[in-house]
Amino acid sequence: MGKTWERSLVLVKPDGVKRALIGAILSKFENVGLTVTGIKLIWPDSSRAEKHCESHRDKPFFEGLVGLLTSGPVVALVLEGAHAVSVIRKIVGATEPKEAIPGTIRGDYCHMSYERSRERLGVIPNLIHASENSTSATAEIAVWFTEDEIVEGYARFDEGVM
Ligand code: 3AN
Repeated sequence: MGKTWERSLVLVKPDGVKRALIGAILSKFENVGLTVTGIKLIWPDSSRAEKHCESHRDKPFFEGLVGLLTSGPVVALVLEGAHAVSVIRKIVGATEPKEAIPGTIRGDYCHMSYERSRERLGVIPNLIHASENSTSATAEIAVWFTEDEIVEGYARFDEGVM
């Protein structure tokens, strides 16, 4: 990938799929020139969901998070581009939708607070997951894709063009 060219794993979670936001969310990433190198619709079982949420195992919202992730189909994406990990997190917006800035995916399409979600689901539904850094991106991509499901060697735009 090189130092500045990255891959990231993005999930449109079941709350996003059920609200028919797959297209709207994907457009945000396509519009900035990121390349889709992996894409699939998958209803995760709890073993895959737990593997994906491994870093949150000790958190109070772990079970809720696994429950949310297994409640319906997920669109799993591998997106590629210059500094893809941080660019994608900027487009996704803050973890708590109430605080997410308008223009971000969470700021435009949801508004839930931690406080309200604690009274309800125990986990905050926020439509989407995006890898936090390049190392976790590599581990997370392996949870959702086999190597031959990733399309190598094409990019919509060369580094430095867009
Ligand atoms: P992000 O999705 O913004 O990277 P993470 O990785 O810290 O946030 O958390 C993973 C998921 O766990 C979030 N998308 C959210 O659904 C849930 N979550 C995180 N922090 C909390 C919290 N304090 N209370 C309830 N749910 C949370």
